[in-house]
Amino acid sequence: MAKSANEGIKDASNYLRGTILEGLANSATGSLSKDDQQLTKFHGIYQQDDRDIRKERRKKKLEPAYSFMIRVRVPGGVSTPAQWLDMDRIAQEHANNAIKLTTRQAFQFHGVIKSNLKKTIAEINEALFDTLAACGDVNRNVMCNPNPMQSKVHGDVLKLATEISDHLSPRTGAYHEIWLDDGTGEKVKVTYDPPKIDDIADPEEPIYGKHYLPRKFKTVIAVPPSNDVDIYAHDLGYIAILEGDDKIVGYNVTVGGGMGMTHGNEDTFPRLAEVLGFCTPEQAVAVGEAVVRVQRDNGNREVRANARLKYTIERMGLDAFREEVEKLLGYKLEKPREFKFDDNGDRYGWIEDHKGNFHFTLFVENGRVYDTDAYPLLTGLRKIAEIHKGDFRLTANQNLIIANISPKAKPAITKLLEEHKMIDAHERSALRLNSMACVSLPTCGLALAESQRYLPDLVSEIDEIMEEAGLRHDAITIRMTGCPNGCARPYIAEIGFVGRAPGKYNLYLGAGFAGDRLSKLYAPSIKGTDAPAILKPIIQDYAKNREDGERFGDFVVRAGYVKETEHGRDFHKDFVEPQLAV
Ligand code: SRM
Ligand code: SF4
Repeated sequence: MAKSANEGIKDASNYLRGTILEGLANSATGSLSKDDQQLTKFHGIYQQDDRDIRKERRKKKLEPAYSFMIRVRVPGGVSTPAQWLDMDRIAQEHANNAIKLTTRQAFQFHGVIKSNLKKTIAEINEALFDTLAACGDVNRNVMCNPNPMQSKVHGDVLKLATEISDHLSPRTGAYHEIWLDDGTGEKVKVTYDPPKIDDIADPEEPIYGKHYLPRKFKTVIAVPPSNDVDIYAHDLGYIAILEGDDKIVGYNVTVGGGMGMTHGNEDTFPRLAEVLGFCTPEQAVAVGEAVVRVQRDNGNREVRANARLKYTIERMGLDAFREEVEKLLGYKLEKPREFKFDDNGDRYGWIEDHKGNFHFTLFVENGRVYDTDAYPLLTGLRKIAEIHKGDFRLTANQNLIIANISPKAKPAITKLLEEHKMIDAHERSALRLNSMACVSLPTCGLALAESQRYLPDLVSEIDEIMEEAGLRHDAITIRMTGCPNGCARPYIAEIGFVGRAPGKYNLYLGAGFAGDRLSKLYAPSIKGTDAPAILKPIIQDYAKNREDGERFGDFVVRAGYVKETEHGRDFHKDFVEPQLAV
């Protein structure tokens, strides 16, 4: 079978250069060429257009209202107050007055027009962030548990996240040449470079080679008992194994997770990662590189829909995959160690750590930081950043931790939280606090239905049912995406809505509360407006008949609403058409 079109684009791109520079210079259009649009993804940049006004512009014979989304790579989601202020200024000067906190601990800007792209990227780099490899067929932003309570452990996992991110960054000089105008074509500098597994003779890209990976690749680090990074949804994961409170003795390495699928194509499915083995902290980066290389050489380069690591492992089998990894490493991984996850959510509000410092986790609905008259969130966080001496941490649930506030600084920060109405953001219903929606319309080119503009209202309606059933304080994870790509990880939410068409969603139920079991289709293509009525009897049944401590996702499986999904490859099996009242 022929290689996919993207493979040809990478091949001809001269290590991700393409004709991006020429495209930027062309002022006759707000867009870039089709091939360059694929290449800019590796530089953290997506071309989009405002879908709310697409039709109107077509009628007027105008080209779509093109602009660009820029994703900033933030390893471990940690930002200094100075960097926050830079992001805030960039949002106001070059984007749409909003900072978007993503489901992978990154910042995004929307609405940057072509003529402002270079300036914006340069300013992001001046802020000591970059956008290289925030997207594209490479290892992306490396996430880690943001928990400020265990400061030593957090320091260790953040260091590992940064080392992996750095080590697996593409080395091409294209990024500097195109965006930073330094004229040197300087290669991306790496500060951490352990001995390489020397199997590829490509000085420009020693790990990836000129064809990079077959598909995107995502890495995370979790610290049990919190699975707040949703480790099972990612290609490569590290589960920290602790001795005592703060000594990491090593990591269980996980591989083969992913959410994306295509409606109507059962060869595509969400899949949970599996544990490959255990490695020491010193081995962790090399193990990551070996996993990347095995995927590079064995991933499907013909069918992009089946190119993620999860399908490579399905095809090869976990044991054969492990053998290839161990061959590259030259040693065997140890047997996995015991661990347990309790949940995949964030802990909101104030916490005090053992050193007496304070941390405030702020609920940011769907990660959207912007001002309204009623809720001046962007301004409030700017004011806090102006006086904050600790750091900010983006969580994988699109929330924000204002971390490391000294007892002396707490009153001033508290005052700002109060003045800008953030102090009680976490006093909302447990359902809302455990809700998450992807961006979707109007910017996402792949959206089939609304998501972040719709879920808040839907949660309000479902909240009425929860309230009546006495469940206001019962946490149930609920997530929505505008298409089956799964950017808000809906298939590991206890209630998941996945867009099919305008106003229509597949409803999935039965995932594990700790993000450790996939859901199952309960009702296909329902109207969003019918969802409360469909869920009402199930929620009432749960309130009445649940066992002590039983989670909603477990209950719907036990009560027979959906069959348990034991493995990703069975995700589409055992769907039983429900008798719906609507
Ligand atoms: Fe995503 C594509 C937004 C996390 C699976 N995702 C997109 C694009 C870039 C659409 C596109 O290709 O044109 C979306 C841009 C929308 C916009 O206007 O901003 C988009 N994805 C997002 C974000 C911003 C959602 C959010 O609301 O936070 C998240 C950015 C994360 C980051 O900082 O890097 C985001 N995307 C995810 C996740 C969650 C995760 O990784 O934990 C997933 C599921 C996990 C996985 O990768 O399997 C995810 N996005 C996808 C896919 C499906 C991939 C697949 O294997 O099939 C696509 C489509 C694609 O790659 O072709 C996609
Ligand atoms: Fe866009 Fe689909 Fe991702 Fe939502 S899930 S941001 S609609 S690609």
